[in-house]
Amino acid sequence: MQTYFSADHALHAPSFELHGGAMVEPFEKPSRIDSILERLASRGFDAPRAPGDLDMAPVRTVHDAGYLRFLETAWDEWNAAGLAGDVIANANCARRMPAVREPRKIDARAAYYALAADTAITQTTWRAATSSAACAVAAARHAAAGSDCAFALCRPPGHHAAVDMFGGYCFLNNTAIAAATFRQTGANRIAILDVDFHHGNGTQDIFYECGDTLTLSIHGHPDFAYPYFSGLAEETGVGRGEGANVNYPLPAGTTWSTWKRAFESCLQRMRSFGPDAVLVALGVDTFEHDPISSFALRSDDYLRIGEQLGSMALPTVFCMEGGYALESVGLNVVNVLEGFLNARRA
Ligand code: OKP
Ligand code: ZN
Repeated sequence: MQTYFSADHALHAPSFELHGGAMVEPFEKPSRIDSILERLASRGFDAPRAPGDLDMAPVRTVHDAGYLRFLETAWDEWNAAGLAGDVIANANCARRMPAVREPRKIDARAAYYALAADTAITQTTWRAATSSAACAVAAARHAAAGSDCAFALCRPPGHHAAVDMFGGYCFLNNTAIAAATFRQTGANRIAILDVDFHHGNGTQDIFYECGDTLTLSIHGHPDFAYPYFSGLAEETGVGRGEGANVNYPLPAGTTWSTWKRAFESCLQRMRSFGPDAVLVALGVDTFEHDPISSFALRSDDYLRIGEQLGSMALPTVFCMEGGYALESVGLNVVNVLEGFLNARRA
């Protein structure tokens, strides 16, 4: 399995995160990737390849043009306006506010485009976010060109990024951009399975009216889990997309036996949908020792996830999402990939 990886991910490294009532070291940090690279190498995976420059065509089919302009220029404008530090939203479009439109001042625009105050934009965040999306594009091209599968070692992650919103550590929706890349190569029906602990609200949003993209997400119930305001089972899509969005909100403390039932239901839904390709939003923050999540999967469970995905016998691209238990994130990710390859070779 070919990995695509860009060292430019490290250009996104904000100095703090607002967590509870405190400023803490960010959970989503560059060293997460080192743990995965080390494990890939020690388990004999092919050396990662760097993606080329990002092709903006698939990005523009996914994201709003004003949003992309904002992401690219936000830090410079923030800085030019004399604001200190990195771009961070300290207001949002909340309920009962009638004037939802892009305002003029940069701090107001940050509030308009942010879904939460958990995600800062630094001077070089745009370069990291585009390198992350470039990994997804390269992996999709590789799989579409007959190699069958690939791993996009994306950082920053993507599944919370909506058509015109950033947050939850995400800026560009990497799996959605990979789906658009598959479409450039003639694949029409795509399934995106999100196994990250958090609901993939951005991916759901992007394809909510699309009947050719099946989006599925297994996650902590929004009653207690971020992002709190999407991820219910009754969110099933609208218009031509009705029935093509499937959510599995699960309780805190969920272990393999419960998680697996939702996962097998996803596999069944994907089989009856009949996709040309599968994209996996691969978060391993479902791990029992993850510091910001509350499921209880074990390292061996990730082998089983990979095996079942491998047995689908479809072109498959894995895009890295969350996973914050630094000492185990590499093991858990590589277990998924190894399980997948084992099933493919069987
Ligand atoms: C990103 B991914 C934290 C409160 C907000 C954000 C979680 C984003 C998870 N200090 N937490 O889905 O792993
Ligand atoms: Zn997550």
